[in-house]
This record gives sequence, structure tokens and C-alpha cells, in this order.
Amino acid sequence: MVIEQMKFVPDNITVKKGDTITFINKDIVPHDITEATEGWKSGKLDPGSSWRFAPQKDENYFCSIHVVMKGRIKVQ
Ligand SMILES: [Cu+2]
Repeated sequence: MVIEQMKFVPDNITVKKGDTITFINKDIVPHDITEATEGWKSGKLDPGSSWRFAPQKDENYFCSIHVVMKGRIKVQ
């Protein structure tokens, strides 16, 4: 999935347990992925960089740099 124009695209996805998601920052500014309840972070994702994540359960996340950016992962 990608981050572009200040949005996670798609911002709501369903994956199977064991799947790995790759976030690619196609924007011109840095972003991060911050989990909403546990607070862990991807670390800053500079433009053009990517981050891989294998969710084990449903996650709500946002960008701590731009807190209006939000997304949800559902794990089946
Ligand atoms: Cu951001």
C-alpha cells in the first residue's frame, strides 16, 4: 500500500493472518505509522522509502507527524 497526498491508500484494508504489508511513501514529505492504542511506531518514513509489517491482529494507526492521517487494518 502507498502513502500519497497526505493519505494512506487504501486507508482500510483486510489481510489474512501471516500476510506482510509494505507501506511505500510516495509523498514528498516524511510520514510514519503509529499504532493508535499501543503507540508503537514504524519510525520516520522518508519520501521514497518503505516499511514492512506483518499484523497479527486488527490495528488502528495514524501518522504522528500529521495526526489527521489515519488507517485501519483488519486481520482475518
Ligand atoms: Cu504524515
